[in-house]
Amino acid sequence: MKPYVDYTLYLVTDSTEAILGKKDLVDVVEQAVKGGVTIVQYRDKSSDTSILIQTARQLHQVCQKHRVPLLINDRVDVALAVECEGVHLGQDDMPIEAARKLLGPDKIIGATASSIEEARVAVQAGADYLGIGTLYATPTKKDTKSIIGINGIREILYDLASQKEQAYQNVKTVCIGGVNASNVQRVLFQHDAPSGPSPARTIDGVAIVSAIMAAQDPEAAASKLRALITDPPPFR
Ligand code: TZP
Ligand code: MG
Repeated sequence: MKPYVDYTLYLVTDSTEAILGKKDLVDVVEQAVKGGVTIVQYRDKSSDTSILIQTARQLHQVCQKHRVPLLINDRVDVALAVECEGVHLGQDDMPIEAARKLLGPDKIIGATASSIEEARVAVQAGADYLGIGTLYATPTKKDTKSIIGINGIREILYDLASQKEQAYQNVKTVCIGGVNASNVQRVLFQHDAPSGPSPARTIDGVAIVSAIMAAQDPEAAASKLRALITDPPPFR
């Protein structure tokens, strides 16, 4: 059976010195999970395969201890090797159908979507969740192709909600790009959303790199974000 996944506070890791500094990746992830991160994606664009597998194993142990799922960015082979809960695939990675064949029905497959068309294609291919973005410009990912803002997110949510097929209603959504403690409530509860069609569904969570990974105290950062998400202000 596919595991139940809580997408509320989705940590995407970054091992670069600009973000992680001199801290230890596995320690930071453990602190973040203690602070309230609900799902982790191991994203490492530069290590070789043996290091990826070794690190993914360590991260999986930590995640299993705290009962949160671990997904691997880009690499279906690494996810298979460490038997973690799934993968996150971008537009240039293995097609979702091919990944599904390798991983089987019980693993989580997430897909990046920057437009209505990409979201539809990913849902049709069997994605379990969509990472929608890039929401705001961010130094963490400079090569990002489209900054879509709250309005772009709303358009995609609206399109998903207006589709008849069940897969569109079932797919989960997180947004990514520049989310931090100062804007997370605005992002999730859309107080300042421009006028336009109001989406018939909301985002299931926020995916965050630097606001947790670069924090001096990742546990405190995660715990603050989690509180902002789960105890929204009364003016919501
Ligand atoms: N994909 C779109 S933006 C992004 C990724 C991986 C990075 C988001 O990083 P941050 O630090 O949370 O803005
Ligand atoms: Mg990718």
